[in-house]
Amino acid sequence: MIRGKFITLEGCEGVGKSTNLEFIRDYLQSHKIPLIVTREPGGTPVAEQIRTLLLDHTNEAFSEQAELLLMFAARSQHIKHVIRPALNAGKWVLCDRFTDATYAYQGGGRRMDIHTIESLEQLVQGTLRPDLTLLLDAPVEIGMKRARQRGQLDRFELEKISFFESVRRAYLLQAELNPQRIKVINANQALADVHLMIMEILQRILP
Ligand code: Z5A
Repeated sequence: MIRGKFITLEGCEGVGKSTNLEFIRDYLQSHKIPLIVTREPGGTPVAEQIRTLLLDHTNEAFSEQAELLLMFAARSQHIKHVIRPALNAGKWVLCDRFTDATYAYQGGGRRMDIHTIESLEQLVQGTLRPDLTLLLDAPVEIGMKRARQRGQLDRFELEKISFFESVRRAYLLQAELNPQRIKVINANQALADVHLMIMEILQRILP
């Protein structure tokens, strides 16, 4: 059995991950790729409960360590029950956010030690890394404007603009460090043009 491919979608709030996820799903399915679509934090019943905890802004404030550990606790459940079994069964996995989000939000945004994140990545994932990551990038103001139009904001979306500037910088640094895996897509253009760029990249990895 050939292992499936693991594709992740990343970017700051409101850059269009959910919107483009649907496009990618439809595109891959039209090429008869067996696929599951999932998200982080979340993807299993327990991990979804952790997500609810993490995003609820009415909870007591999280310590930075608790937030980081909960992200990886959810990820561990997700990998064990969803991601690895699917890849081993030859399915492709399309995931809305993964560990690059931890480097961006907890590393960049919360300024947590990168070596700690690397150690947890190693502990929880072993050798598992995405085969391809699409990083949707747009000026923070644009994404936040789009996110605000959507309605109620979660615990992360209530952060200051400087937080999201740091998140964006950390994402772009991840892309610089992993140019083979992470492809940066300008999300500050018409959706049809974003789709064209995504298609061009996906075509290169289709069987
Ligand atoms: N988090 C973390 O801290 N550490 C981690 O390790 C992980 C996550 C895994 C939940 O993520 C939070 O968890 C997240 C980081 C943290 N922080 N927040 N917030 P999430 O993915 O669920 O949350 P999100 O970033 O807010 O994603 P979202 O709400 O799904 O936004 P989006 O998917 O990027 O945007 P969208 O809903 O597709 O688009 C927003 C609007 O813009 C919508 O009306 C679209 O129609 C419109 N749009 C999209 N593209 C365009 C273009 N090109 N032109 C015009 N309009 C557009």
